Amino acid sequence: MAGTVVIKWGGGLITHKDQLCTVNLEIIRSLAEVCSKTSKKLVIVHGAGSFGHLKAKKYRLAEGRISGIDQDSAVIDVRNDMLELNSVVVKELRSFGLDVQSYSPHQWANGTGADFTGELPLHHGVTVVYGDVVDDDTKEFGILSGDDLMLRYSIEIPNVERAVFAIGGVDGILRVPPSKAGPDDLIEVWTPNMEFEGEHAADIDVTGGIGLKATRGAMIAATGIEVVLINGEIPERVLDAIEGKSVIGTRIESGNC
Ligand code: IP8
Repeated sequence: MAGTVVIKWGGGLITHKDQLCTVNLEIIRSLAEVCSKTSKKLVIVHGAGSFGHLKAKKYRLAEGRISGIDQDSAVIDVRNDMLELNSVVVKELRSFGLDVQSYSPHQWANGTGADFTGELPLHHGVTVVYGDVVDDDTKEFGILSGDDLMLRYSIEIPNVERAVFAIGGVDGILRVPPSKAGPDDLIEVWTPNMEFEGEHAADIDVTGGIGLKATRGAMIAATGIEVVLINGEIPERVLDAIEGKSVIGTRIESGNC
């Protein structure tokens, strides 16, 4: 039986991050096509990009309930915006003949961070989940990042061969911010003791940017699962990463071995 690959489609890859609720349809279509070319069982986790972070930031949803701010409609709006982005992802995957089932985290997960609770839903075909606004027992609600879903799916479901983080605009983890990077600045193997000046667009992002991907990636790698972070704009790299072939990008290791 083919092994399972858990793959993140970064929000900055599948949306135009600074334009509210705008999909990058070309990229979503190319990722969907790649996914139709593999015999691996896939779990796809997609990020939020401009469908989640902008409004979540404005209404401080990651901090939970804050008195004095009317957050209720923002919670509903962001959930609906994410459903809209998710419906595009699912539609494109189905258009390539894939048997896809999507599970909205606000319907099954509680709490944020790596220790969120809720049984991880799994479809016999392609499973899709995504970063979402979820209920939280202590702060009422919060933002569950797709990177935390990556961690939990990768280490808890059976037969996972590898985890792939596909991101936009960069070939992997760079030693310096992308705007200053040259070809030699790609870190081919990253371990948590290595410094890098990742750009975390804190003005836009309510989760952890590339730093959270690297940290969660290392936690996955610590269980013996291969982890690679690649440029999702290049379809051949995405397919090679899924298939476990050598690919330009950053292999993430736990540093424990
Ligand atoms: O883009 C964030 O998920 P991420 C989810 O995977 C929301 O970190 C709604 C901002």
